[in-house]
Amino acid sequence: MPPEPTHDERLAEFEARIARGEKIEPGDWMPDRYRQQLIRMISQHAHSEIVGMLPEGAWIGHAPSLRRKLILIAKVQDEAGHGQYLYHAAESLGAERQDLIDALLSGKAKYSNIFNYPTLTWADVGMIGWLVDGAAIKNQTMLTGASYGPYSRAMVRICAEETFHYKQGKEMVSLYAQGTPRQRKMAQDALDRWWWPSLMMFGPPDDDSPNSAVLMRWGIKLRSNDTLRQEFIDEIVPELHAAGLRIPDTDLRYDTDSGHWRTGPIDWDEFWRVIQGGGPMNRERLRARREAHDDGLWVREAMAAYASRLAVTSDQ
Ligand code: FAQ
Repeated sequence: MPPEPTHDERLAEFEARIARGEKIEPGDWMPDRYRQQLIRMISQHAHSEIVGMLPEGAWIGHAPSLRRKLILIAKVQDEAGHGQYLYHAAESLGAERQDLIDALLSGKAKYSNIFNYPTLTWADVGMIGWLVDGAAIKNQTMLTGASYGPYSRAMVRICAEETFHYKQGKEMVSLYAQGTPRQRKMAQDALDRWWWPSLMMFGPPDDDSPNSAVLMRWGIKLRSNDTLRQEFIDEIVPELHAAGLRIPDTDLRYDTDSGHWRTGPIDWDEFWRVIQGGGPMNRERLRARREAHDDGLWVREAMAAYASRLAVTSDQ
């Protein structure tokens, strides 16, 4: 019998598979650090989708037309589905769903900075679709190429759905930006409040990103935080200008030498404060999640009872 491969041999084979563009699947050998990093990132992503239902969900009862209401209900429901795929992907790495949920509800787990800001007007719903889904698509299109199979496949479906979200947001805000003075003001005010937090969604600058090196080494992240942020800025700035909106950055300029739009400095103190629980809506978001979790207890109990009944009858 050939000798068991050593850890170094396994690692070399694992890295060779990634270099060949093969996907790593749940039962395959993987370094513990790869598994832990994926659980961290995928679970934060899942929590973001679930908490991300709240800012827009609050407007379902106030939608200005039946059409807008149907679109918004479908969008919020999609985010719930994304959370489900992602929790499953984390479970395929050995994580327990209950532990992940407990970490979210106790405030221990992180989720995207962006969902700790309030949705003050209806235009915020459209701006989330345009900017937040737009930023999410930019990041997650990269992740369709991630080395872990279940995560990359979840991203393909999620990106397809996020593209609808982005389009409806852009359509809505563009309409208001060309509408009555009140609508124009509402659209501009939404951009003023969501612009900077959307740029922060891509994570801290590359020099302050402790996880990037290992994620890039093992083909989970294929491009850096700053690279994706710059790609997003280059795409979204002309779109916002074309809609007649003013970007709230007096330093914003087009650099003809590099062909990139350059923004003024991002307030990274605000970012760290928000992701450590000090944003305007962190407490409210967790309160709402805990309440929803408690209210859903009877559903979980009913499903568990149904499943055990099925198990008994299939034994007979
Ligand atoms: N928010 O070392 P890095 C959506 C944390 S989905 C909060 O650079 P990494 C859909 C980071 O966790 C939006 N925390 O981290 C939707 C780390 O802390 P830790 C979510 C952040 O992992 C739309 C520390 O800072 N998308 O919007 C953020 O290499 C509309 C150092 O950072 C994903 O999760 C942040 N923005 O890069 C839903 C995509 N950025 O864990 C509803 C997958 C960083 O060491 C409505 N995730 N941190 O304590 C990723 O691509 C990456 O994890 C990054 C961060 C890019 C988010």
